[in-house]
Amino acid sequence: MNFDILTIFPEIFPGPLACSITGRALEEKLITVNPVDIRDFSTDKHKNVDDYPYGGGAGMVMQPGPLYRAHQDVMQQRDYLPETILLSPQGKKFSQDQARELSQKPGVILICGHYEGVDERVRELIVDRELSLGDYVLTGGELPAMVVIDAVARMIPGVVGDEESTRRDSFYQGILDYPQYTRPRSFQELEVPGVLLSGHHARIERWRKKQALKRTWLRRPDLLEEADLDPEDIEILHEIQAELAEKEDNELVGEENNELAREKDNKLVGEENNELAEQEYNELAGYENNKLAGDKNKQADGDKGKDDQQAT
Ligand code: 4G0
Repeated sequence: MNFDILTIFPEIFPGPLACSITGRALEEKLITVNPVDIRDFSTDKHKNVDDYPYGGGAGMVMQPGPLYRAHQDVMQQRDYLPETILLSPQGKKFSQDQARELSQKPGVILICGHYEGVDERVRELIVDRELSLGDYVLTGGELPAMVVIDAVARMIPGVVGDEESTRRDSFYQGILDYPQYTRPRSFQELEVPGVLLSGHHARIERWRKKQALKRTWLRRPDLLEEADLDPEDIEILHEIQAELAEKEDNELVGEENNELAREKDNKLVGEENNELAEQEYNELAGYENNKLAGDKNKQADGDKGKDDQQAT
Protein backbone atom coordinates (compact mmCIF):
# COMPACT_ATOMS: atom_id res chain seq x y z
CA MET A 1 0.00 0.00 0.00
CA ASN A 2 1.25 3.46 -0.90
CA PHE A 3 0.97 6.58 1.26
CA ASP A 4 1.43 9.93 -0.52
CA ILE A 5 1.82 12.72 2.03
CA LEU A 6 1.31 16.39 1.18
CA THR A 7 3.36 18.33 3.75
CA ILE A 8 5.54 21.41 4.25
CA PHE A 9 7.97 19.19 6.23
CA PRO A 10 8.78 16.30 3.85
CA GLU A 11 12.12 15.72 5.65
CA ILE A 12 10.41 14.37 8.78
CA PHE A 13 9.21 11.27 6.84
CA PRO A 14 9.57 8.34 7.28
CA GLY A 15 10.93 9.32 10.73
CA PRO A 16 9.78 6.82 13.35
CA LEU A 17 8.09 4.74 10.64
CA ALA A 18 11.60 3.58 9.61
CA CYS A 19 11.87 1.67 12.92
CA SER A 20 10.51 -1.64 14.12
CA ILE A 21 7.53 -3.27 12.39
CA THR A 22 6.72 -0.41 9.99
CA GLY A 23 10.45 -0.17 9.15
CA ARG A 24 10.44 -3.81 8.07
CA ALA A 25 7.20 -3.24 6.11
CA LEU A 26 8.97 -0.37 4.28
CA GLU A 27 12.04 -2.55 3.54
CA GLU A 28 9.82 -5.35 2.23
CA LYS A 29 7.82 -2.82 0.16
CA LEU A 30 4.59 -3.91 1.85
CA ILE A 31 4.12 -0.15 2.32
CA THR A 32 5.66 2.85 0.58
CA VAL A 33 5.82 6.39 1.99
CA ASN A 34 6.11 9.26 -0.49
CA PRO A 35 6.34 12.73 1.09
CA VAL A 36 5.50 15.58 -1.34
CA ASP A 37 6.69 19.10 -0.52
CA ILE A 38 3.74 21.48 -0.89
CA ARG A 39 6.22 24.39 -1.24
CA ASP A 40 7.41 22.92 -4.57
CA PHE A 41 3.97 23.94 -5.89
CA SER A 42 4.07 27.51 -4.57
CA THR A 43 4.12 30.29 -7.17
CA ASP A 44 5.24 32.78 -4.55
CA LYS A 45 8.83 34.14 -4.84
CA HIS A 46 9.44 33.12 -1.19
CA LYS A 47 7.71 29.75 -1.63
CA ASN A 48 4.99 30.80 0.81
CA VAL A 49 1.96 28.54 0.99
CA ASP A 50 -0.06 30.51 3.59
CA ASP A 51 -1.80 33.89 3.73
CA TYR A 52 -3.95 36.09 5.98
CA PRO A 53 -7.57 35.02 6.58
CA TYR A 54 -10.31 36.89 4.67
CA GLY A 55 -12.54 38.59 7.21
CA GLY A 56 -9.64 39.11 9.56
CA GLY A 57 -8.60 37.24 12.65
CA ALA A 58 -5.48 35.74 14.12
CA GLY A 59 -2.98 33.52 12.34
CA MET A 60 -2.53 32.31 8.80
CA VAL A 61 -4.45 29.96 6.51
CA MET A 62 -3.00 27.44 4.03
CA GLN A 63 -3.73 28.62 0.51
CA PRO A 64 -5.63 26.32 -1.85
CA GLY A 65 -3.34 26.74 -4.89
CA PRO A 66 -0.16 24.92 -3.79
CA LEU A 67 -2.18 22.10 -2.16
CA TYR A 68 -4.37 21.71 -5.25
CA ARG A 69 -1.39 21.55 -7.65
CA ALA A 70 0.52 19.13 -5.38
CA HIS A 71 -2.58 16.93 -5.27
CA GLN A 72 -3.01 17.03 -9.09
CA ASP A 73 0.64 16.08 -9.54
CA VAL A 74 0.36 13.07 -7.23
CA MET A 75 -2.95 11.89 -8.75
CA GLN A 76 -1.34 11.92 -12.18
CA GLN A 77 1.42 9.58 -10.98
CA ARG A 78 -0.98 6.91 -9.67
CA ASP A 79 -2.67 4.16 -11.67
CA TYR A 80 -5.44 3.90 -9.05
CA LEU A 81 -7.87 6.51 -7.70
CA PRO A 82 -6.52 7.31 -4.24
CA GLU A 83 -8.80 8.49 -1.44
CA THR A 84 -7.64 11.89 -0.14
CA ILE A 85 -7.64 12.36 3.62
CA LEU A 86 -7.14 15.60 5.55
CA LEU A 87 -5.86 15.32 9.12
CA SER A 88 -7.42 18.05 11.24
CA PRO A 89 -9.11 18.62 14.61
CA GLN A 90 -12.38 19.15 12.64
CA GLY A 91 -12.34 15.59 11.32
CA LYS A 92 -14.30 12.53 12.32
CA LYS A 93 -12.56 10.51 15.03
CA PHE A 94 -10.09 8.01 13.56
CA SER A 95 -10.90 4.44 14.61
CA GLN A 96 -9.67 0.85 14.29
CA ASP A 97 -12.56 0.19 11.87
CA GLN A 98 -11.32 2.98 9.59
CA ALA A 99 -7.73 1.68 9.81
CA ARG A 100 -9.00 -1.76 8.73
CA GLU A 101 -11.05 -0.24 5.89
CA LEU A 102 -8.19 1.91 4.57
CA SER A 103 -5.78 -1.07 4.64
CA GLN A 104 -7.83 -2.64 1.81
CA LYS A 105 -6.96 0.20 -0.57
CA PRO A 106 -4.00 0.39 -2.98
CA GLY A 107 -3.06 3.78 -1.53
CA VAL A 108 -4.21 7.03 0.05
CA ILE A 109 -3.15 10.68 -0.08
CA LEU A 110 -2.71 12.27 3.34
CA ILE A 111 -2.83 16.06 3.63
CA CYS A 112 -1.00 17.55 6.63
CA GLY A 113 -2.49 20.92 7.57
CA HIS A 114 -0.61 23.72 9.31
CA TYR A 115 -1.07 27.26 10.63
CA GLU A 116 -4.66 27.96 11.67
CA GLY A 117 -6.10 25.60 9.10
CA VAL A 118 -6.63 25.15 5.38
CA ASP A 119 -8.73 27.13 2.90
CA GLU A 120 -12.24 25.62 2.84
CA ARG A 121 -12.10 25.12 -0.95
CA VAL A 122 -9.41 22.45 -0.45
CA ARG A 123 -12.06 20.40 1.36
CA GLU A 124 -14.62 21.00 -1.36
CA LEU A 125 -12.27 20.18 -4.24
CA ILE A 126 -9.93 17.41 -3.12
CA VAL A 127 -10.71 16.05 0.36
CA ASP A 128 -12.76 12.81 0.51
CA ARG A 129 -12.45 12.24 4.25
CA GLU A 130 -11.39 14.39 7.18
CA LEU A 131 -9.94 12.59 10.19
CA SER A 132 -9.00 13.65 13.70
CA LEU A 133 -6.99 11.64 16.21
CA GLY A 134 -8.77 13.28 19.13
CA ASP A 135 -9.87 16.50 20.73
CA TYR A 136 -6.54 18.31 20.91
CA VAL A 137 -4.65 20.66 18.62
CA LEU A 138 -1.16 19.94 17.30
CA THR A 139 1.21 22.23 15.38
CA GLY A 140 0.71 20.19 12.21
CA GLY A 141 -0.88 17.12 10.67
CA GLU A 142 2.42 15.26 10.22
CA LEU A 143 2.32 13.33 13.51
CA PRO A 144 -1.35 12.37 12.97
CA ALA A 145 -0.41 11.21 9.43
CA MET A 146 2.30 8.95 10.88
CA VAL A 147 -0.16 7.56 13.42
CA VAL A 148 -2.67 6.80 10.64
CA ILE A 149 0.05 5.13 8.53
CA ASP A 150 1.12 2.96 11.49
CA ALA A 151 -2.46 1.94 12.37
CA VAL A 152 -3.31 1.16 8.71
CA ALA A 153 0.01 -0.61 7.98
CA ARG A 154 -0.37 -3.10 10.82
CA MET A 155 -3.73 -4.21 9.36
CA ILE A 156 -2.04 -5.20 6.06
CA PRO A 157 -1.44 -8.97 5.90
CA GLY A 158 2.23 -9.81 6.54
CA VAL A 159 3.14 -6.53 8.28
CA VAL A 160 2.63 -7.80 11.82
CA GLY A 161 4.55 -11.08 11.90
CA ASP A 162 2.33 -12.72 14.49
CA GLU A 163 -1.14 -13.10 12.95
CA GLU A 164 -2.34 -14.10 16.42
CA SER A 165 -2.30 -10.50 17.68
CA THR A 166 -4.55 -9.37 14.81
CA ARG A 167 -6.89 -12.28 15.53
CA ARG A 168 -6.99 -11.29 19.22
CA ASP A 169 -7.81 -7.70 18.17
CA SER A 170 -11.02 -8.95 16.65
CA PHE A 171 -11.74 -11.52 19.37
CA TYR A 172 -11.88 -8.85 22.07
CA GLN A 173 -13.31 -6.37 19.61
CA GLY A 174 -14.72 -3.25 21.10
CA ILE A 175 -13.59 -3.74 24.71
CA LEU A 176 -10.35 -3.04 26.58
CA ASP A 177 -7.55 -5.57 26.94
CA TYR A 178 -7.24 -7.83 29.97
CA PRO A 179 -4.20 -7.40 32.31
CA GLN A 180 -1.10 -9.22 31.03
CA TYR A 181 1.83 -10.73 32.90
CA THR A 182 5.18 -12.25 32.01
CA ARG A 183 8.19 -13.48 33.96
CA PRO A 184 9.13 -13.17 36.73
CA ARG A 185 6.24 -14.67 38.68
CA SER A 186 7.05 -12.43 41.63
CA PHE A 187 8.13 -8.83 41.11
CA GLN A 188 8.56 -6.29 43.94
CA GLU A 189 6.43 -8.64 46.06
CA LEU A 190 3.63 -8.53 43.48
CA GLU A 191 2.56 -11.98 42.29
CA VAL A 192 1.13 -13.05 38.96
CA PRO A 193 -2.54 -13.97 39.57
CA GLY A 194 -2.71 -17.67 40.39
CA VAL A 195 -5.30 -18.52 37.75
CA LEU A 196 -2.78 -17.68 35.00
CA LEU A 197 -0.43 -20.38 36.38
CA SER A 198 -3.20 -22.94 36.85
CA GLY A 199 -3.15 -24.39 33.34
CA HIS A 200 -6.98 -24.38 33.29
CA HIS A 201 -7.53 -22.91 29.84
CA ALA A 202 -11.27 -22.33 30.30
CA ARG A 203 -10.78 -20.63 33.69
CA ILE A 204 -8.00 -18.44 32.26
CA GLU A 205 -10.26 -17.37 29.38
CA ARG A 206 -13.09 -16.55 31.75
CA TRP A 207 -10.79 -14.63 34.13
CA ARG A 208 -9.39 -12.59 31.23
CA LYS A 209 -12.84 -11.88 29.84
CA LYS A 210 -14.03 -10.77 33.27
CA GLN A 211 -10.98 -8.51 33.80
CA ALA A 212 -11.43 -7.00 30.34
CA LEU A 213 -15.12 -6.32 31.02
CA LYS A 214 -14.34 -4.89 34.51
CA ARG A 215 -11.79 -2.50 33.05
CA THR A 216 -14.14 -1.47 30.28
CA TRP A 217 -17.05 -0.94 32.66
CA LEU A 218 -14.94 1.18 35.02
CA ARG A 219 -12.75 3.09 32.55
CA ARG A 220 -14.64 3.21 29.24
CA PRO A 221 -18.32 2.41 29.84
CA ASP A 222 -19.07 4.20 26.54
CA LEU A 223 -17.44 1.27 24.70
CA LEU A 224 -19.93 -1.24 26.11
CA GLU A 225 -22.80 0.44 24.30
CA GLU A 226 -21.16 -0.29 20.92
CA ALA A 227 -19.44 -3.61 21.73
CA ASP A 228 -21.10 -6.78 20.48
CA LEU A 229 -21.29 -8.85 23.64
CA ASP A 230 -22.31 -12.49 23.59
CA PRO A 231 -24.65 -13.90 26.28
CA GLU A 232 -21.66 -15.05 28.38
CA ASP A 233 -20.17 -11.52 28.30
CA ILE A 234 -23.46 -10.07 29.49
CA GLU A 235 -23.67 -12.65 32.27
CA ILE A 236 -20.13 -11.78 33.41
CA LEU A 237 -20.91 -8.08 33.21
CA HIS A 238 -23.94 -8.58 35.45
CA GLU A 239 -21.73 -10.55 37.84
CA ILE A 240 -19.28 -7.62 37.96
CA GLN A 241 -22.08 -5.15 38.55
CA ALA A 242 -23.52 -7.34 41.30
CA GLU A 243 -20.09 -7.50 42.98
CA LEU A 244 -19.78 -3.73 42.75
CA ALA A 245 -23.23 -3.24 44.24
CA GLU A 246 -22.54 -5.70 47.04
CA LYS A 247 -19.12 -4.37 47.97
CA GLU A 248 -20.07 -0.76 47.76
CA ASP A 249 -23.62 -1.02 49.13
CA ASN A 250 -24.46 1.69 46.67
CA GLU A 251 -27.63 1.36 44.63
CA LEU A 252 -26.27 3.73 41.97
CA VAL A 253 -23.96 1.01 40.64
CA GLY A 254 -26.82 -1.41 40.00
CA GLU A 255 -28.39 1.04 37.61
CA GLU A 256 -27.05 0.94 34.12
CA ASN A 257 -26.15 4.60 34.19
CA ASN A 258 -22.61 5.13 32.95
CA GLU A 259 -22.45 8.73 34.14
CA LEU A 260 -23.21 7.67 37.69
CA ALA A 261 -20.87 4.67 37.52
CA ARG A 262 -18.04 6.97 36.51
CA GLU A 263 -18.92 9.37 39.29
CA LYS A 264 -18.76 6.55 41.77
CA ASP A 265 -15.42 5.43 40.37
CA ASN A 266 -14.01 8.93 40.68
CA LYS A 267 -15.32 9.16 44.24
CA LEU A 268 -13.39 6.02 45.14
CA VAL A 269 -10.17 7.43 43.68
CA GLY A 270 -10.59 10.66 45.61
CA GLU A 271 -11.03 8.92 48.95
CA GLU A 272 -7.37 8.20 49.51
CA ASN A 273 -7.75 8.06 53.27
CA ASN A 274 -10.33 5.36 52.99
CA GLU A 275 -8.27 2.15 52.88
CA LEU A 276 -11.21 0.04 51.75
CA ALA A 277 -12.09 2.41 48.91
CA GLU A 278 -8.52 2.46 47.63
CA GLN A 279 -8.23 -1.30 47.90
CA GLU A 280 -11.46 -1.81 46.03
CA TYR A 281 -10.57 0.67 43.33
CA ASN A 282 -7.25 -1.05 42.72
CA GLU A 283 -8.94 -4.37 42.43
CA LEU A 284 -11.91 -3.31 40.39
CA ALA A 285 -9.96 -1.10 38.01
CA GLY A 286 -7.50 -3.92 37.50
CA TYR A 287 -4.64 -2.02 39.09
CA GLU A 288 -2.60 -4.64 40.87
CA ASN A 289 -0.17 -2.02 42.20
CA ASN A 290 -1.14 -2.80 45.73
CA LYS A 291 -0.22 -6.00 47.54
CA LEU A 292 -3.46 -5.98 49.50
CA ALA A 293 -5.55 -5.49 46.35
CA GLY A 294 -3.66 -8.24 44.57
CA ASP A 295 -4.24 -10.71 47.39
CA LYS A 296 -7.88 -9.74 47.63
CA ASN A 297 -8.25 -10.17 43.90
CA LYS A 298 -6.95 -13.71 44.05
CA GLN A 299 -9.40 -14.51 46.83
CA ALA A 300 -12.26 -12.99 44.90
CA ASP A 301 -11.48 -15.13 41.88
CA GLY A 302 -11.10 -18.24 44.01
CA ASP A 303 -7.49 -18.75 42.98
CA LYS A 304 -5.78 -18.77 46.36
CA GLY A 305 -3.41 -21.69 46.70
CA LYS A 306 -2.88 -22.02 42.95
CA ASP A 307 0.35 -19.99 43.07
CA ASP A 308 2.62 -22.99 43.44
CA GLN A 309 1.39 -24.70 40.28
CA GLN A 310 3.56 -24.38 37.22
CA ALA A 311 2.20 -22.89 34.01
CA THR A 312 3.89 -25.42 31.78
C1 4G0 B 1 -5.99 21.67 10.05
C2 4G0 B 1 -4.81 17.15 13.41
C3 4G0 B 1 -4.80 21.06 10.45
C4 4G0 B 1 -6.60 22.61 10.86
C5 4G0 B 1 -4.08 18.23 12.92
C6 4G0 B 1 -4.80 22.35 12.47
C7 4G0 B 1 -4.62 18.04 15.60
C8 4G0 B 1 -5.08 17.04 14.76
C9 4G0 B 1 -4.21 21.43 11.66
C10 4G0 B 1 -6.01 22.97 12.09
C11 4G0 B 1 -3.67 19.20 13.82
C12 4G0 B 1 -5.86 15.90 15.31
C13 4G0 B 1 -7.87 24.50 12.55
C14 4G0 B 1 -6.02 24.26 14.18
C15 4G0 B 1 -2.93 20.78 12.10
N1 4G0 B 1 -3.92 19.07 15.14
N2 4G0 B 1 -6.44 16.03 16.50
N3 4G0 B 1 -2.97 20.31 13.45
N4 4G0 B 1 -6.63 23.90 12.93
O1 4G0 B 1 -5.95 14.86 14.66
